[in-house]
Amino acid sequence: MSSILNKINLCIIGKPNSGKSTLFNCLLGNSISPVGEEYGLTKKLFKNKFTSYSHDFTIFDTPGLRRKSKIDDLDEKERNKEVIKLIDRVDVVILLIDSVENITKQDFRLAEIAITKKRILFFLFNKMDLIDEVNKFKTKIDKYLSNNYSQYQMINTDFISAEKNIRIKNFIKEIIKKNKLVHIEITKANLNKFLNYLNKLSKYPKIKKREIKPKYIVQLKASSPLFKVFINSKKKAPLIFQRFFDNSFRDYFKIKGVPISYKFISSSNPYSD
Ligand SMILES: Nc1nc2c(ncn2[C@@H]2O[C@H](COP(=O)(O)OP(=O)(O)OP(=O)(O)O)[C@@H](O)[C@H]2O)c(=O)[nH]1
Ligand SMILES: [Mg+2]
Repeated sequence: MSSILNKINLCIIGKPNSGKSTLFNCLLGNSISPVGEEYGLTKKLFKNKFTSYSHDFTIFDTPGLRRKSKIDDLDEKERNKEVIKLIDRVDVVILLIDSVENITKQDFRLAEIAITKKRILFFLFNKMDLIDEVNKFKTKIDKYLSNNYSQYQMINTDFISAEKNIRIKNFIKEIIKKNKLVHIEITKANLNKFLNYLNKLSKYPKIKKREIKPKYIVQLKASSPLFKVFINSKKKAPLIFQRFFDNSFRDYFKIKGVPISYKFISSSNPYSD
């Protein structure tokens, strides 16, 4: 993973035929990776570089992944492994989805891997030129994901046509924005303001009638945002509190679509303020 802000590594993953190689070529402005209707056309990794908005991008095109249960040959298993390993080497994972088809379990499985590895993740809907009512479609997708996907806060969505070169530049700008956000530094003063805001809001989740509250927050140095959060509980931070805290934190600081990690520290004297 590159730590320098203007160097960004990307990989395009997703089902066969979603248009990964078409997008790869479109970004490079060159037909390097073969494209076609045949499922599983791309059999090996393609890697290349391009520059856009003063950023140096390295991009990987990958073989389309099929569902695990459908895989019987060894080659395909190896390709799966290779793609999963590749996620370790990039900053941004582009999960490409054919807009004419539904999001699949396989897509969510790949998304989970990217999220666990703390990568910036895009659900990128391709072939938008085949969709009649674009705005309706976008609303439908956002609604579906926010209602049905617990990791909604961790992901970004965008809508393009790789073949017709629609909204590609815009997508690159989004990538750059999110990559900057990964290096966000929040001052102590602003972290304290957030604590005051939470206290005023007074909506802390209760465990056995007692509110679990954060007492103090510090940001730690790390390759993606990491915060130490001291709480007024002798026990490990309950999941319900962790969710509440993450949602509030992201809403307040307007951080969506990048990984954030918290180290919740239980206080030895939970009753003190
Ligand atoms: N209408 C439309 N067709 C597209 C678009 N992008 C790709 N296609 C078509 O979709 C088919 C598959 O494209 P590929 O780029 O080869 O797909 P892939 O994801 O690389 O496929 P595999 O290598 O098999 O995993 C081709 O026939 C492309 O012309 C798009 O934005 N709009
Ligand atoms: Mg391909």
